[in-house]
Amino acid sequence: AFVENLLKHPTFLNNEYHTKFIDQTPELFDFKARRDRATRILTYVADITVNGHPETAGRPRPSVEVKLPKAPVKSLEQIIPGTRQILDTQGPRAVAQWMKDQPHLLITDTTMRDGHQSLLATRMRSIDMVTAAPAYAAHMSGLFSVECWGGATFDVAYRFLQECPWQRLRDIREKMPNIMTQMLLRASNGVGYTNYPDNVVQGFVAQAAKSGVDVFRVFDSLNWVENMRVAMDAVIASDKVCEAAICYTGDMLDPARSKYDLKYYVAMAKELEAAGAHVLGLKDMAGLLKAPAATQLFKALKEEVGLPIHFHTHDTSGAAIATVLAASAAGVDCIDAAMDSFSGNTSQPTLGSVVEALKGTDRDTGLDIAAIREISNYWEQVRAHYLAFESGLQAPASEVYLHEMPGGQFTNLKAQARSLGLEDRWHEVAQTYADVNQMFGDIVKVTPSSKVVGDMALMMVSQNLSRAQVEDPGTDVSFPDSVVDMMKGSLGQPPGGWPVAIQTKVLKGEKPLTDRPGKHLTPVDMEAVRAEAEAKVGHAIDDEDLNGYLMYPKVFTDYAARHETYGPVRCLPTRTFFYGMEPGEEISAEIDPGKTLEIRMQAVSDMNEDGEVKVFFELNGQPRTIRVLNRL
Ligand code: BTN
Ligand code: 3PY
Ligand code: ZN
Repeated sequence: AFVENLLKHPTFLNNEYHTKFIDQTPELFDFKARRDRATRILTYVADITVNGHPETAGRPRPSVEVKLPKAPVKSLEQIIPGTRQILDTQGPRAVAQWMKDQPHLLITDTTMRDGHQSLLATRMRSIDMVTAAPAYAAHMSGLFSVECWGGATFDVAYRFLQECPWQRLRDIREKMPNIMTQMLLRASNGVGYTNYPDNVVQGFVAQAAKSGVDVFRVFDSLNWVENMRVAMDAVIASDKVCEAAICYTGDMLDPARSKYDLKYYVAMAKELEAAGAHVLGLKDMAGLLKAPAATQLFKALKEEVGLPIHFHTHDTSGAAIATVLAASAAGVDCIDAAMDSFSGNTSQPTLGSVVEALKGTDRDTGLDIAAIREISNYWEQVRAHYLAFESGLQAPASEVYLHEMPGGQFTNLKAQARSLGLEDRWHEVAQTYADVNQMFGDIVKVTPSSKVVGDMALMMVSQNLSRAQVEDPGTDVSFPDSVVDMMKGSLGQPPGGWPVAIQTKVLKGEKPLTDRPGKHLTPVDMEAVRAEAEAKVGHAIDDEDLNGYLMYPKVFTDYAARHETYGPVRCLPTRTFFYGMEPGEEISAEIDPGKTLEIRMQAVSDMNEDGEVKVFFELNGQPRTIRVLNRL
């Protein structure tokens, strides 16, 4: 065991060992036998069965009637060519031309990314997505793309779902080889909440392209094109589709909000076109674009810009389908929608209803409505397993036009307000969020700038501070770190810059950055960071892991440590993952293609005097006993 530990140690592998290495490296003497994967998975199931999952504690529990979701159809014998084949054989410019050539409205299905990000706090597990992928390949080959990666899903996969986001991507890609996959990339913020060094952003994009992303929707949380170029150039260099997005905010037809008028959007679109975008995205992350404004905006963009246009919105107001139909009539090329059972409210408009609405018109999507219903029924069964993460939002509301919160933030902020004891003051939080936006100069609010506005609003409501008090130079205010950081220029510059008075008060005389934050960040020495990460997790890591570590060092190492203990828990059914098993229950878990564990839980013993419980299983017919500490 000693020799094995030594030979696998990263310091040894990197030829960095010296004579004191053996004396100073206690883990070389850690002879605990490495348990096999099946034992680790049983340990996880036993632990959750006894102690529950921390994420679902105290939350509503799906009833026993909720059955394992049944996959809509079997795999394809033969691939039906789709957008992926256009990209692979002809490249991203040809995809853009193809989009413009189609008379019908193209659709991106967002269920696997924004749909569950906006409705279920991003908690959908890979197994539920990968199970659906063959049905998409077989029946939805007419889709423009399937958004299934990026945004908050990357962080949540490691942090809360104990699974590797890269593996998710590779698995979906493999089971759905004919439709382009799409991701949401926060430009210089990667899939994180702050600007990263340029070479980290470039490396991340290159790895995502290699692991299976076809379309990159790139946006900047302050609409600062300068801060989008590094990410855009990296996408273009990888030969994938660069969809550069304008974030829509305010109300284009309200003369009192003239900062974001038609001229502003057309000018930004031209900047993105000049920067080399293949597709222009219009990202309405809060669902603020109203139908009459959409008619004007998309007509103008189609006239002034040569790129195909892809429209993304949220149905928080309940009026999104009207906007989608107006956008379609104005000639938009592609729109985002979520499968029916994952649509509406803070999510995207309803895919099946868009298809039905356009049937028989010159923009008929050509998608198969029976297949859509069948796939939506599958998602409905999936959704029932995530009851613990439902927000309880009862109805759409026009209040979104007041607060302008992004769909992905709304339910999160509400949960944060609840945890601070502010639930009954929610409408005050909403009003304060709007006040903070005005105080910050009326900015685009989307991850991460939306988080900063949310932090400030929660702080003000919990401390009973008004905007006037915050702005008063004579009143002492201790601003959240995220606000100080943003006012320093760490997220970049909003149009027109930051309001000087509030910036001066927040920074207390410190000089802010006015140019690109990435210019000031030292490039990361990739191999040095890899060695650092390997030393922390105790084994070699590949490029995907390295990119995970670069985005989220602690989240990644925590994930890796749990992986050592619990093994590949991603292969467990969702109910088992969150609730463990009942005596007499049987499940299968495919740990490798074709290698399946048949797990039957027999019984749980009483607790002994050391607080331990025995959980009795049958694993592929053989009895296995796992002891776990009762931590409750
Ligand atoms: C955590 O570590 O608390 C969050 C993720 C859950 C991972 C597993 S669940 C079983 C075990 N019990 C815990 O509290 N964490 C781990
Ligand atoms: C994200 O960045 O995660 C978003 O969904 C922004 O809308
Ligand atoms: Zn969105």
